[in-house]
Amino acid sequence: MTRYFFLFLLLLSTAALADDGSRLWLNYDLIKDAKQRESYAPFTKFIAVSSDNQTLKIATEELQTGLQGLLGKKVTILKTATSTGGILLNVNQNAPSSANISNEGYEIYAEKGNIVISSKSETGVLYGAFELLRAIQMGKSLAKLSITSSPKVKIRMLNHWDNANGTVERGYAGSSMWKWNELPHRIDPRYVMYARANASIGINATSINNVNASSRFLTAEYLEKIKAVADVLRPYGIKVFISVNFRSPRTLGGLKTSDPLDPEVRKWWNDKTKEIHQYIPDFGGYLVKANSEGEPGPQDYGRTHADGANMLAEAMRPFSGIVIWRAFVYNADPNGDRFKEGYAQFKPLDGTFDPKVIVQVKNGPIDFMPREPFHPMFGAFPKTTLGMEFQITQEYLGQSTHLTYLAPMFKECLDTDTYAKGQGSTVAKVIDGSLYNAQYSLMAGVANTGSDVNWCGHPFNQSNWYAFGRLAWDHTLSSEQIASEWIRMTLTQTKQTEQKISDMMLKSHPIYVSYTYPLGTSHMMGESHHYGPEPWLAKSARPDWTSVYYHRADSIGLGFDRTGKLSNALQLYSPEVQQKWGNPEQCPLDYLLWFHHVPWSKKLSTGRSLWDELCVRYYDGPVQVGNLQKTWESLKANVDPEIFENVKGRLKIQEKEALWWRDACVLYFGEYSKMPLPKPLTPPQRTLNEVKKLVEIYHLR
Ligand code: GCW
Repeated sequence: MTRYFFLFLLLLSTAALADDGSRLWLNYDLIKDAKQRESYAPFTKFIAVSSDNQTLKIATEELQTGLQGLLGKKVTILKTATSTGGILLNVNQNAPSSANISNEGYEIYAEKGNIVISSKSETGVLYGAFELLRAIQMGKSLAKLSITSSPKVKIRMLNHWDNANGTVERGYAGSSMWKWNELPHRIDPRYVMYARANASIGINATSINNVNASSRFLTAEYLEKIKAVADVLRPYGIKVFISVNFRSPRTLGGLKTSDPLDPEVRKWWNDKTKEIHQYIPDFGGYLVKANSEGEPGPQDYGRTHADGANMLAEAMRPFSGIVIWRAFVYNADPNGDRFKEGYAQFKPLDGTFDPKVIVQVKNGPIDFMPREPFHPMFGAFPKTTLGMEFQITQEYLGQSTHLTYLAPMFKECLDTDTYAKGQGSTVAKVIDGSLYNAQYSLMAGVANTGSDVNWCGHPFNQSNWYAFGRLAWDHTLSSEQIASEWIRMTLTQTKQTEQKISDMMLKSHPIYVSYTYPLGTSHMMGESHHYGPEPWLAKSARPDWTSVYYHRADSIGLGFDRTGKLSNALQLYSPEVQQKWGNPEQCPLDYLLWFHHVPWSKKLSTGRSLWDELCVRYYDGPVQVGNLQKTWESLKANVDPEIFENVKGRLKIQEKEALWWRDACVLYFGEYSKMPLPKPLTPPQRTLNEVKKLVEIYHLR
């Protein structure tokens, strides 16, 4: 009997230890430090909420669940406070400093022995509840707590590239989390977890289907399903958007055309928009990829992007929703420069978009490369609301096998000065609407969620979802702070372990760039799957889908001259930016080959020639991955064993693949530079042909 009892205890303890990652950063594990737990006792005697509102109920229950986990005690929920020492949830139009906070903002403060969470809206209180739980997990004292927070960007959105058949375009975490075949009858409990996770970081919008959109999502059958999802997400403050196929009036409506100036087409969209609102009264709006990579659009009928977007905006006029129109467009022009395409097509349209239209622009001009200069559209469209599109899913950033923490990359873009209205006109100020006083503001992130038990594939990929949400709420937060929060809430409560993991995360993006795209190179990945290196790719359906189009390696040097000779793309930026990047002697090395064709033997600011510097970086990358492995190994006893093994295995793959990138690029570019590796680097153990075969094997898979 006793033996079985011990076995039972053992099983129980291992079960408690193993963390499959499914709880994301909301694991609410018991705070181990008893003193710290006790310090929260005087303020957690009860939770008081007077209303039956569903969002407030969710906030209350989240606090109760969170405190139960963190403090190990059940906190009672009261209608009104009967004594002091509790958490009071207030929806209050006249909160103390309410003038400074928006509808979704909140205040949390200690008052008369209670902790008050106050907001003008129920959703604001929910955000405040999550903030309080975060404060406790970060070890903050509650006695003098005083937090005021308001989102800087109004629409903080995930874009899912999920298809009706359950696949996810550029998804690396299993299949789609939306079970279209089960909806609307069965609500997967993961939808609720998804809603909680998003609300905890302030995400308030989601487009549920791929921008390469199927018209099917506009059928009555699918609207029923989407309504069921919207009903789950609504009390968490999340609005649902649908990606639409521009040809829907033809494919779905049986019309002869989808010309946006055709009255019947306009009527079809008006009617469809009304119909959607019968299912989803607070429908967020449409997201549109048009005339891009083969998708239909207004240009098919000789019309402009503005004609298309404004037609949808007109349909949306009676409602609160908006139209998000993507600027990711580029024509296959062998003599052109893809860098300039979005700008060229949209610039003449500045000032012609309906106020309900937001033009959503990728952070860089090409396509989510590991490091891109900011998109020149930011800062050049004073009369158009521009939204940001980041990619959280790591299409070009190691997918699910490389540890790459993206907050520093997001921030690099947001913090860059466009000089549009003089110094200080950062990209962040363009997209938060403050630079041009925009009515709407938008930050969207292409989601990395999937059916994997831990949602995101690589355990550390969760941190990029987290970081995106936190930055959409407040782009002034530092990458360090966001990392520290995520680590504390997800992996460890120990300061020393936290610091080591934070160090790994903060170094990870530069490390990834160093063995894939050093010195401002770009777009040299394997064709179509975008995994692994393929710098020799010279033929594809379009020239701008090859690698040679981008790196321009020849016997003289490497890089794309965008300062005038080959392309004048640099001129799309303000004079101050042109000055910063236009001179190869002064251009920051991280952007050098984006703008200049630099001779192999040219001495750089590091004192090394371009070739030597390139090699040093390609070689340093895998060494640094080795260091990540060592640090992780040293944490074996300090993190959950399941997560430990999972990350350890993926770091091993990362090391192998970093060497793959290194060897591919050094051997391939060596054929152009014809220079030896700088000492003490030793040549790769394999030939270029052998490395090329690795890619073929990948293709065969
Ligand atoms: O990066 C490219 C991707 C496509 C994607 C496209 C886009 C949804 O390779 O898979 O399509 O961008 O952003 O539209």
